[in-house]
Amino acid sequence: MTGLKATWFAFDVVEKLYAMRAEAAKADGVVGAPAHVPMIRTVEQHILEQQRKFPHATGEFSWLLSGITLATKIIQAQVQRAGLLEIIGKTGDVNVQGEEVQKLDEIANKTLRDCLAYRGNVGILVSEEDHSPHVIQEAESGRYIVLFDPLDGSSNINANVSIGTIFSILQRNPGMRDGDVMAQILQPGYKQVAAGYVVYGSSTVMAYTAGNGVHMFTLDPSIGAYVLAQEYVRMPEEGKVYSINEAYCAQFDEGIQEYLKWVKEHNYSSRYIGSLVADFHRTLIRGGVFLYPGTKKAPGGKLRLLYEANPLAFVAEQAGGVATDGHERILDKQPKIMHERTPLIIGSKDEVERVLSFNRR
Ligand code: AFP
Repeated sequence: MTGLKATWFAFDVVEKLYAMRAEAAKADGVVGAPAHVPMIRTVEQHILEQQRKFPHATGEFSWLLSGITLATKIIQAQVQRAGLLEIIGKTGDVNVQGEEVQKLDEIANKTLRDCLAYRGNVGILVSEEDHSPHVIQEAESGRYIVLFDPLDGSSNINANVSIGTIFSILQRNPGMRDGDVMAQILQPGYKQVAAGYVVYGSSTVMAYTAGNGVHMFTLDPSIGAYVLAQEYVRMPEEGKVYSINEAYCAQFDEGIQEYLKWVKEHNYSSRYIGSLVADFHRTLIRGGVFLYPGTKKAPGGKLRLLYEANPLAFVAEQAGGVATDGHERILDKQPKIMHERTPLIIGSKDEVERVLSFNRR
């Protein structure tokens, strides 16, 4: 069975399962059971529908995205088991970012690699956890490059705090030599063809954009499928919530310090989880602003441009939000190195603009 046929077969199975559940609910006299079977839409189905809007689309892209959804379902199943002896805790290694590697970091990294390396169209995989990119020998000239943070917020695992996976997809620049791997990877964020994230929280939620709005899905664990929750998600234009690690306040520049004084005089709430993906997800849904500015110790910020800031900036902009490093639009930044860090101010349009207005004073 080809990849596409297999995908359609999977839709069919999922729809039949939903139909059976609806019938069973009706037979049990469940109040509110639908009189007819509702059309459920899985993420794969949604991607194919979106793809049909582009007459020259080949289906390759949906095949690639289904590799990501498969990987995140496997990771989710492992995250659910966090706390069990063989997967909890640190590996004893320190990653290229200088952070202690958690066992689940390693599992998530390997799962993404395994699920994407054999798609046939992924030529290069770039992970936040690895020193260098993986060029897939079997698909050396594969047209897509996938960059990911396999388990964002992983230092929170043992406290059962929401964590997530963030991904970004680039196309190879056809004008470049295949061998020039680093030049292929170091593309500015506006060149992303798709990006998104999964939050492993009270439920597992996926949001993605392929440049035509942001679409959100919830994993239905009973059937193992991401089911459409909301299409064309919009981020509220304002929101009186700020999200920052305020412990570093004395290290921020004057503009940010002034902004932090201002919010306290204007009835704002503070929310900070410490997992970017979860803080961003809340900001996308409820509005507000997330800030991780440069500090005196780390003037270039902490968050990674290619695996964190770029994909979330793409999602934010597609939902009507804004993402900047305080001076420049995130998506315009030309990366110089693979693990480049950046300050990040991201969220509702009016709130980000307000932060920037303090920078200009
Ligand atoms: P970990 O993946 O090591 O937990 O780091 C998470 C993160 O990169 C990002 O998700 C958070 O927003 C940020 O670090 C939190 O950093 P602070 O602990 O300095 O606030």
